[in-house]
Amino acid sequence: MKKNIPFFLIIILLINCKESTKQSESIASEVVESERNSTWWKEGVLYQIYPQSFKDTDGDGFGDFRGVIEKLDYLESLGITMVWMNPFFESPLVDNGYDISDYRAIHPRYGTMEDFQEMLDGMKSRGIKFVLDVVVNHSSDEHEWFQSARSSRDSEYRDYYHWWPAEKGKPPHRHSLFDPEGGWDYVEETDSYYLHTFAEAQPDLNWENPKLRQEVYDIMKFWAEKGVDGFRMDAFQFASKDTTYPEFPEGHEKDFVKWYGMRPQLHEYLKEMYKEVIEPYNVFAVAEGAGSTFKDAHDLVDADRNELQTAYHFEYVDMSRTPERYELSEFKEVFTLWDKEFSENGWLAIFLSNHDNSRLVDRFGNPSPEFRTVSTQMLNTFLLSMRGTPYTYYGDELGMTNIDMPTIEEYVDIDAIGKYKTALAANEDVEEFMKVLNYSSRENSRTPMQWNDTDNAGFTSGMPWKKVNPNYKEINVAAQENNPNSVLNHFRKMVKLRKENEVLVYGDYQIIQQEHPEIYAYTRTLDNQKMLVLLNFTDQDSNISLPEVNSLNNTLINNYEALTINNNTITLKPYQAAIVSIKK
Ligand code: TEU
Repeated sequence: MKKNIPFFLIIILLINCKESTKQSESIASEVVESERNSTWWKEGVLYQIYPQSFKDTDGDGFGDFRGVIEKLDYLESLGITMVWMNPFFESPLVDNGYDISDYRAIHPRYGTMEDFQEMLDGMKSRGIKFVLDVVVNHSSDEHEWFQSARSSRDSEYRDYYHWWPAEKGKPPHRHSLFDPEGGWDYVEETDSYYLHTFAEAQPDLNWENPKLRQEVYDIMKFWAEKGVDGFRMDAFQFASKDTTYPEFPEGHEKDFVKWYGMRPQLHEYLKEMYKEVIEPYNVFAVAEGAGSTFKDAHDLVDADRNELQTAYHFEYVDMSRTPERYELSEFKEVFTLWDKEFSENGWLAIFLSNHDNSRLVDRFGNPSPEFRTVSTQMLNTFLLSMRGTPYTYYGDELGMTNIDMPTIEEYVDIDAIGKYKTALAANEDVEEFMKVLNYSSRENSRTPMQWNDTDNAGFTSGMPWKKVNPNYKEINVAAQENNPNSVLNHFRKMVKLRKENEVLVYGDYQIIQQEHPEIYAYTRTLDNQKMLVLLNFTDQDSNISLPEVNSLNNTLINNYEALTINNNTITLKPYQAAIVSIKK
C-alpha cells in the first residue's frame, strides 16, 4: 500500500537530513579539527618494544605477545602512554621482520591473532595506545605479490614493483643501504632487474601504482579495525620513485636522502593516505625519516598539510655514530635549531635511541659502572623535558648498555654484514672497522630485556636468540624496582612530572649559555609556569652562574640528593640533572 507522504513532511525530512549531513560534516570537521588538535600523541610518552627481545613465554628463545601481556602492569607502571612495536608479521626474517611476506598474518613465533588482540586490549585498558610498524617501502621477496611478479611480465602484480627489462641493457646505478652489490637484482625468469633500496630480499614496492597504494590502505584499515591507534611508516621517505629511472651523478649516494627520498609525489600519496585511512579512522601516523631539510619535515607534518601527524629525523642519532662520539656544542645546536624551527608549526619526535642504533648510554652518556646510572638519568631527564613526543627504547629506562661483539662472526644483522662486505671490498682497515661496528652496530640494542638476575635475565627459559648482556646481574628491573634512586624509578618520576606539567610539553624552549662547554641549561615557559632544566654532560663537577638563581623555587626532580648553590653559581655533580621551577 503506497502511502502518500504529505509534501511538508518531505521538506522537514530533507531539512533534517541536510541538517544531519551538515551536522555529521560539522562533527566530522569538529572531530578532525579536535583530532588534529587532539594531542594524545603530542602529550604522550612513547615506549618502543623490540618484540623478539622483550619477553619469551614459550621457551623458544624469542620474545612473544604473551610475554608482553605478562608485562602489561610493568608498562603501566612506567607511566608511558604509547607503545610502538617493531614488526611481528609473517616474514622470512632476513631483516628481523622488516621484510614482510604477509601483512595481515602474525609470525607464529610471536603468537596468534587472538594473542595480539588480548595484548592490544590489555594496553587499551591501561590507557596505552598501540602504534604498529608499517613496512611498505618494500615487501619481502617471499610475498605472494613478488613471487608472482618475478615469475611473469604479465603478472597482475608485476607493477607492484620496479622492473628494468634486461633488453634495455644495464640499469642506471642505484645504491642500496644494505647490499654492497647495489640496488638492482637480476631475475632470470623474466630476464629483468628489480629495485631494492635495502636488501635484495626486500624488493621496493611501486607507490606510483594506485592499485598498490590501495592495497596498503586496506592493510592499514585491517589493523585500524582491530583497534590499532597509530602507524609508524618505515623508511617511507624513500617510497616514491622516478619510474623513468634517470642516471644519478657519480657519488650521489653520499647525499642519499636528497637523491632517493622525498619526491613530490610522496605528498600526494600521503594526502591520499590521510583521506583514506588517517582521517576516517582517526589514527596517528609518524614517518621514519623527514627528508634532508626543515621544509621537507614541515611538508610532512604541518597540520594544514593533511598528511602525517609527526615524523622523526636522523640528525639527533647521527651525532654519535663513531667511538669519537659527539661535541656538546653540536648537540645543543642541533636540538635548539630543530626546536626553533618547529616551535610554531608541526610536531616531531624526540629520541636518541631505537632498534637501528646502539645503546643510549654508550653513545650519549657514560656506561662505566660509576656513571652509568646518573648519566642515563641525565639523558632521560633531557628527552622527557624537551618539546616533541619523547621516544624511549626498551631497556633505556634501566640504563642497559652495549654488548661487546669484537668479531664479525658474532653478527647476524644484515646491515652489519653488508657494511663489513663493503669495508672488505674497499680494503678498509678491518680492525678499525670492527672497532667502530662494535660501538655503533644496532645489534647492541637488540639484546634480551633484563628482567632479573636469574638465568638469561628472566627473558627466556630457553636459549636466547641473542646472548644476554653479561651485566644483567647488576642491570635489571628487579634490582631497580625498590631502589628509589635507580634509573627505573627516576624514569617513572620524570614521566610523571612531564604528564603533570604541560609546560614540559608545550612550553617555550629557551637555551641558556649555549656556549657552556659542559652544561646544557634551558628553560621551558608556558603561561605562568616556568622551569629551569640543568644537565651536566660531563664526569666532572661543573659550575654555571645564573641570574635566575634568585628566583629559583622548588627542585622538582634531581638525580642527586641536593643542588649546590653558592651565590649565583650552581655546581652540578657529574651527570647531575635537575629541573627547578622558577617563580614568575
Ligand atoms: O630503517 C630505515 C633507515 O633508513 C635507517 O634507519 C637505516 O636503515 C638504519 O639506520 C640502518 O642502520 C628502517 C628500519 O628502522 C630498519 O630497522 C630497517 O632495517 C630498514 O628500515 C628496512 O626496513
